[in-house]
Amino acid sequence: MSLYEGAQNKLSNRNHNRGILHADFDAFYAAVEQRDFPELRNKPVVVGGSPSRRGVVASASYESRKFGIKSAMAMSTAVRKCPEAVVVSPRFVVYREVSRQVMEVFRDITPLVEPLSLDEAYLDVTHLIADDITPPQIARNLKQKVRSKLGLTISVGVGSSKSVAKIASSINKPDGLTIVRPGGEIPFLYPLPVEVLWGIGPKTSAKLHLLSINTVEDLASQPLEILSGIFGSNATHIKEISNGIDITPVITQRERKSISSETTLLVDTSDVEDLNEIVMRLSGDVAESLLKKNMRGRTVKLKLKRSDFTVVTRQKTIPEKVQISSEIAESALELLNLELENSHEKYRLIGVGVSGFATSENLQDEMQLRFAGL
Ligand code: TTP
Ligand code: CA
Repeated sequence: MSLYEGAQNKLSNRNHNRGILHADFDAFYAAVEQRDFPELRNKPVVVGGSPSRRGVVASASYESRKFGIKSAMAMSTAVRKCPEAVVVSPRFVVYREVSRQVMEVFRDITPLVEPLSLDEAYLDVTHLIADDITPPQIARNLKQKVRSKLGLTISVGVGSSKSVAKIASSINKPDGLTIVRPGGEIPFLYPLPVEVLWGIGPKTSAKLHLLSINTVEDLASQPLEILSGIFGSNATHIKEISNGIDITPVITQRERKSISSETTLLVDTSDVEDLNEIVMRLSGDVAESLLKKNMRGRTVKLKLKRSDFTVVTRQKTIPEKVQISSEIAESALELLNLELENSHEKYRLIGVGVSGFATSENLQDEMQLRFAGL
């Protein structure tokens, strides 16, 4: 059996029917500047610090890259390479807002979005796949939505894993769409230079070239001992991703563990009806946020601050994920009544929150259980 067949067999032994997208803005900061200031369009725009103050290039428009300008380069070098370059100061507040907007566009497609930075995210669309809905179609739709809603282009890679999707999005920029069909991972990866792999920077790639390891295929065919000498405990992972094997899940909401709403009362109260009403209102607020983000959670939490400022929290984990107001309120009210049964305190602050959100893995499990009729 050839190395190729061996790797392919290994690949098919794993669950490789996933549809993962990696989306990345093209020349993010520079593209936002060109969008907002039409006079900058089609010009070599470089966003970053001033050349006279030892600034560096944060983002270089594709027009400026023709002159050899790259991000992280000293701005003085950039200006030397291209004297007509237009140097623009960054507007971080705007980029953060554009980032928030693009993540919303992604989350309109699936809740399984894992942001990697302001301008990049993985989307797991496996659960959307149907006879007439394929990951490439979803990717085309995504690109079109970003263009029409934000006036910016993204490059998208489609593959069966995060690492394949990320490499795919990077090799055909700007405005790229690169599709690696299931089973096509090895023919796609093997001819590429080792630099495409996540975590192989200039230092590591120099070491690899000294050993005549230039392509992903060269890397994939190395014995593990050689790779351990270079990558340490990461060697197995590097060998696996060189062979298109990567089962790491898309992890949502890394930055956000819960969605909650709380209110401080004008007058402290122990009135059961008042407290019930407040909990219901807060449950409604939380439900609204969850619905907007298309998220559901499994744990409902109630937070109460007593008049003496001590804080009590009570939480309940339920078998079905909740999203709507009545479901959240049901658990939150139960928690409130548990607290009130044993207390004659007055309260000054009430909060309701939901956590325990979907990850791609548990959503997959859920889909499978559903298919199995459980
Ligand atoms: P990148 O995605 O690395 O670059 P990019 O979006 O400008 O270009 P590409 O088309 O190649 O994806 O980084 C995203 C943004 O992060 C970039 O626009 C500016 C910021 N950034 C820095 O501020 N400093 C840096 O060194 C890098 C690499 C990026
Ligand atoms: Ca980018």
